[in-house]
Amino acid sequence: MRAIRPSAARQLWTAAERASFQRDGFILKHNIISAADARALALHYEDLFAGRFPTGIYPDEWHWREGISLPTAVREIVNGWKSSPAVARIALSPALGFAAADLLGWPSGSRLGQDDVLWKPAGSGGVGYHVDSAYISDQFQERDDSSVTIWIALDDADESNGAVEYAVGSHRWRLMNATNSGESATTSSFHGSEGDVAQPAYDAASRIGIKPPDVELRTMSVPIGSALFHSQDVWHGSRNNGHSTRHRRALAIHLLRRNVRFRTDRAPDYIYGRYVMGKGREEVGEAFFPITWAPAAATVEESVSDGEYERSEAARELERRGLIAPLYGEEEKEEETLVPPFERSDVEEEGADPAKGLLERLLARWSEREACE
Ligand SMILES: O=C(O)CCC(=O)C(=O)O
Repeated sequence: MRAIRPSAARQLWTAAERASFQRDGFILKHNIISAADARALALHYEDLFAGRFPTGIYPDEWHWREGISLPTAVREIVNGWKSSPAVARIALSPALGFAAADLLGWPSGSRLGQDDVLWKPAGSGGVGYHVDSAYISDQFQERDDSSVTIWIALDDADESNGAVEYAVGSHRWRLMNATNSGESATTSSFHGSEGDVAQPAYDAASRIGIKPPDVELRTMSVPIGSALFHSQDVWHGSRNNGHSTRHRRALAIHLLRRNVRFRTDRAPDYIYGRYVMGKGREEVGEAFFPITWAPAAATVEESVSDGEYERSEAARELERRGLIAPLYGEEEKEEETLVPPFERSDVEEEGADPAKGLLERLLARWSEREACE
């Protein structure tokens, strides 16, 4: 399996991309995973939402059930990495952990906050504008720049199937005293918003005297396998999937700065409070928030040297089974994607179902381990 060389990884972000992320609050990065892997994962969503979890472990949240939920509701599973190695290999990827730490300037490294398995079927509703910090970063200290989102397209996403859109530069509104926490930031509907999905962003803008015509909304077309990296404080959402046949599936990874601690100056909220290890405890548990990339013996400011980086035991296990490539490999080849694709020779035969090949392999490897234990 090919792996990213440190030199290639260090040149991941161009100066222009960094500047654009700082200015707009988001940046599109192409070819994060291969289109074949994206397609395979998208097809796997059928299994996940039907409750067929390869590891036998339930995800932390599972919104949408066949026969019970509205067909037009936006479907979401949170922390699918626990349930499926196909999700885990991307959510726990050291390459994505490095990419986030490098973009945000996190010398201590990164850990997984949560993943979001997202499925907007044809005809489904939208996602109300919100800021991720209201749900994630506000639970932690030090709060600022403590999380980032990597939203990976598993179908081509554009205006017609409800692509993600942003209020450009709105991550800076907070500094202008438009608090992101409070009602409008956390009451937006995630599972099929109707009406003007951007209203919460207009409300936040008006709190600092910015009028609706001066709020620039930008819809991002994202090709399959490519990803949006967005700031914890940028307002974003998506309109309904107005297409009659096209799905819009995505895997969003919310990464945390590795050295965050839980806030203790107020009661923890319901979702993240489940992972607090006792009243008043600050530490962030590795089992819930696995490290995805950190410099070895991460004393802050230490530079990265080849072959030395930390990752969770779960990621090591996925590496041992060939589901995640080590960040610093032997090979000199340039990477085309950030998360290296599987060797696909046996699934690219004519008529072969790429999803089946990938999933069969994932499950076979998972069972091999179980057989050894
Ligand atoms: O997929 C969407 O439409 C919204 C996703 C989102 O809000 C997020 O990943 O932070």
